[in-house]
Amino acid sequence: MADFKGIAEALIEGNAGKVKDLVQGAADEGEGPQKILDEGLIAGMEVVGVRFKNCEIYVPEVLVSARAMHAGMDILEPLLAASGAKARGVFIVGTVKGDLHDIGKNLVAMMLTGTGWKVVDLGVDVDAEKFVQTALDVDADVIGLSALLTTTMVNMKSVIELAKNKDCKAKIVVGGAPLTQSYADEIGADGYAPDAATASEIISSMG
Ligand code: B1M
Repeated sequence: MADFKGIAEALIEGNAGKVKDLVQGAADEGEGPQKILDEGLIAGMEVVGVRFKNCEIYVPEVLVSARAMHAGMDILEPLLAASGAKARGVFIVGTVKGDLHDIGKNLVAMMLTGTGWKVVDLGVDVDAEKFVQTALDVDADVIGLSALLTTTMVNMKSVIELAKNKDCKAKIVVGGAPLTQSYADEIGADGYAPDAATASEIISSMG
């Protein structure tokens, strides 16, 4: 019998090898990829998200769980594609122009992948044109902007303005250490999240 609880526990422990074996085992037994994702990987990642938010675990543990999540997703992705399962939405994420910090952005991307979103990660040092053009090309539901520098967070505003000018309908969520809710309001963002777990909650409510 497929061990969904075991998959979730192995993911929480960050045991990528065990996640891979258990996910493969469940798939070999004929369990649907969506069920394995929901009841195994996502169930585990939800626990990781809550513990991270409550400061019971820290960035290194989350990154190890993220690696375990990817190990499971490597097996499930082709199966999900073949079964025609629908993602909850399309989320584009990147660190804004001039900024090379990507650890927080990667956590946000990983949390969203873990909750069933199709994530397009544009990387770091991404200009406004690239965010907006990609959002239009892939019909994104949400664009996530990350900035870690007071000198680069100002570049978020140009993404928001360009999105409006190009009639891009994607909602824009911002985050990063120097950001605040009042700054997000000032530049016209649709949402602000102080951490990756909150980002996942806010963005999921937009899907
Ligand atoms: Co840089 N750096 N750094 N740095 N760096 C900071 C940010 C800094 C605060 C250090 C300091 O002076 N105390 C400072 C910024 C000062 C400021 O502007 N206020 C700083 C500086 C000045 C610089 C350079 C200019 C240094 C120099 O070269 N003179 C330079 C800039 C390079 C550039 O980007 N152009 C630079 C370079 C670097 C490294 C390359 C060495 C490295 C980055 C490696 C990498 O990311 N791959 C680095 C690092 C590691 C840091 C610190 C130490 C850690 C950042 C980090 O990863 N934190 C940082 C000091 C610090 O924060 N203690 C610092 C962990 C991560 C999980 O947190 O990214 O905040 P964070 O993400 C959080 C939330 O912010 C939120 O969720 C995450 C947690 O759940 N979040 C989002 C983030 N994005 C989100 C998006 C969302 C929602 C939430 O929605 C879309």
